[in-house]
Amino acid sequence: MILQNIHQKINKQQSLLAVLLDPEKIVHSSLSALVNQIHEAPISHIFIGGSTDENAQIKTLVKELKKLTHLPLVLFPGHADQVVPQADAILFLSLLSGRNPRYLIDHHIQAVPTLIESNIEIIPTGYILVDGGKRTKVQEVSETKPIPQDQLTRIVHTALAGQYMGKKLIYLEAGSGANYPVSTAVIHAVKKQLSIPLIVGGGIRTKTQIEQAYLAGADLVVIGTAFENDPNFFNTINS
Ligand code: 1GP
Repeated sequence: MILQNIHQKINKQQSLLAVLLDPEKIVHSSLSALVNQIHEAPISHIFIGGSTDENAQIKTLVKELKKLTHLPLVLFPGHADQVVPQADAILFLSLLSGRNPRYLIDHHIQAVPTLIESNIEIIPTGYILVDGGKRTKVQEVSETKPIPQDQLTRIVHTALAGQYMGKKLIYLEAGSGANYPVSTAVIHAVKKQLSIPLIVGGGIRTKTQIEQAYLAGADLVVIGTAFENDPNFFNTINS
């Protein structure tokens, strides 16, 4: 349903925008106010997850969000422990830019017992980390190196290899809080070759950067840090 809906929106040339809520950073007492801000913005999806979730907050967050919103709740897990069956979908991520087997297959196997018991929509997603100008948490936790953004061919071939492997989405990631986002040149080069939807996130902090990402070919843009730092961030998009 969620993937089908993404395709339908893309076919209608509608841009998709996700807000990423990191369970470690959400202050639960202000969740209702945050959701109100999200409802006033052109947000199509709520992504939930993070590289770590030390206090296992994600289950509570999904449960609370279910009560507060009808927006699709999509898990963006950094670990097999972050699989919460009550969410609507899970980006079943393979870190294709890295060579760490834990993020290519191990966590996936660990997630199976929970997934078997649930009705959650599983969306195979190729996850490609590119350099965003600083060492990000995902780099640290996954112990993998991002692909330099000037290695265009390598990035494009990695994305295509993902598509050929049967991934349903490609997520081009500069890393949360990156100094700079995935460049329009990279987005354009990947989009030109790819026939599955393209998600872009990491280091996007302005309305202009969002618009540039769409123009370059992003189908869905993800905003995390900018909204964490300023709950009014999405007002600037509406204006
Ligand atoms: C991180 O792409 C997301 O995985 C969002 O990044 O926090 O930099 O917006 P930011």
